[in-house]
Amino acid sequence: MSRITFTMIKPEAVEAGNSGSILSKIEKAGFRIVAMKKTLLCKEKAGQFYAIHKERPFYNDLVEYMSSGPIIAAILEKDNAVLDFRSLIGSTDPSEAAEGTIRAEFAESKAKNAVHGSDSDENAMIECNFHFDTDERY
Ligand code: IDP
Ligand code: MG
Repeated sequence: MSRITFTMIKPEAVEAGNSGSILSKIEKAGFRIVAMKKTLLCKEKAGQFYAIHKERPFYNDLVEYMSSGPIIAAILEKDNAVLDFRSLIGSTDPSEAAEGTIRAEFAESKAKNAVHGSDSDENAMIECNFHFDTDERY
């Protein structure tokens, strides 16, 4: 699975009309879109997706935010996908994100930071399977 990563364009970026620009940056960086959908996460699903953070002080706000409006979920393919995508999106806090990264350009704040990117091959596989069935991948 090392050629695969998972992303979400988060609610504030979808609402702001930045999905097209973000997807364009992703494709120009050499990622192929394997599967993609616009969807609204209920609180329960958002909570499950971010269960790894449930002891963190920002967890409840994160679940509220990620279920507050539609997201775009996608499976992406490229050599070295997980690490290259983390480089493309930049640091969690946009004030620390390198120039030219998606978060530097589109994130509103550390919480509302425009995009998700998997942090390991193992989590990429878990996250892809959380959102997509095998027959939705092309
Ligand atoms: P990542 O998205 O860069 O991997 P994580 O530490 O996995 O960052 O955190 C998951 C998400 O939780 C972040 O993308 C952001 O939306 C939110 N988050 C992380 N740290 C904070 C914080 O200190 N305050 C508020 N929200 C945070
Ligand atoms: Mg993370």
